[in-house]
Amino acid sequence: MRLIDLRSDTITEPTPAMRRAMAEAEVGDDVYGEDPTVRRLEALAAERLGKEAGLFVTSGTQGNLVSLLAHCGRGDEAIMGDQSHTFRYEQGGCAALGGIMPHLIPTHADGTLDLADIAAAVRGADVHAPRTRLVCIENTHNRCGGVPLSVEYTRQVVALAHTHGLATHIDGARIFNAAVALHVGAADLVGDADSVTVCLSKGLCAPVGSVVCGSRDFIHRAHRARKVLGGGMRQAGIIAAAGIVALEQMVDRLADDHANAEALAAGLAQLPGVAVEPVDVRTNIVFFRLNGAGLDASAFAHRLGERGVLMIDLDPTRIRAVTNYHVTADDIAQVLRIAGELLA
Ligand code: TLP
Repeated sequence: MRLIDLRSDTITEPTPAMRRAMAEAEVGDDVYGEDPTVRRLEALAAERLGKEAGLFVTSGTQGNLVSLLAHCGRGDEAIMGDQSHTFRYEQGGCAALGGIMPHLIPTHADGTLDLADIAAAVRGADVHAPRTRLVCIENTHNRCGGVPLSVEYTRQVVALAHTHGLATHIDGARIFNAAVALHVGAADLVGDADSVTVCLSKGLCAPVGSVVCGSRDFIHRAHRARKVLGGGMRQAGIIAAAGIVALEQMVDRLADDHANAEALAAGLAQLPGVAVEPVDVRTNIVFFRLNGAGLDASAFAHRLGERGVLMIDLDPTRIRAVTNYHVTADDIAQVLRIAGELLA
């Protein structure tokens, strides 16, 4: 049975062009800054994101962590959403390893943080309070159904943060999905944010790696943070080569994943007892609930799995499906047929 794997876009495998580039990559010791392929990737990512410099890191989690460590010292606060990946899925790394306190504010269903909530979370000069250093946002927002944050909203957050002397970090694990969905350039979407993490190993299909981008000074600090986390890689050009192919060849086709996700959401919404949230699926993530279908999320995901369709029950009540390079429009039709049979 061929599996249709919708658990995540992290399951994507390198394309033939990536494997060729990996085999032929020129390499060197990147801890000495001597890997030409890593340097090319970092420069390319920085250019695509409109920043001075980039740093190749092992994962999105490491990218976010080195960014937080570069922006904040021990005891400092980083304002972030209660539904953010940095808060929910990174083992509290910023607190565990950096002594950084997450200051949580509510995440709206559209993935935004209220500007008034951000402003209210900024601490004053009172000696009792920790120092606020950073505001983090996520684009696209994973737990809010892959919703893209707009250029205008990001600009407002960055302007507000800068007014208060704070830095801004974008967890842009799927920023290219956002850019494609909104028909804007990724650099425009990032704007004047001080740092951004972008993942190569999700919808863009590279086997490993993310890039953090920002000013030269920020990247210098991020580089030190990566080293202390054990993230100084040696002949990493082997994997960076796939990242270059990801940025050059795999961005525009994300629109196919988005069309498949929209078709999946529309089809699921027709099934009895299924509520897709949000109804308006813009990128490659679909969340849905089962209302009164007599099955909880984990039982339904299990039943789908028995029929060769893999999805994740991220919450007891919510199932997530993420379209990706290996999932075709025919696969989506097949998934809808199977889901329909299970819910009939
Ligand atoms: N997210 C994974 C899981 O951790 C939930 C997934 O399958 O979606 N930021 C965002 C917004 C992410 O969604 C992820 C991965 C990361 C950061 C971390 O990236 P990796 O897995 O490369 O550390």
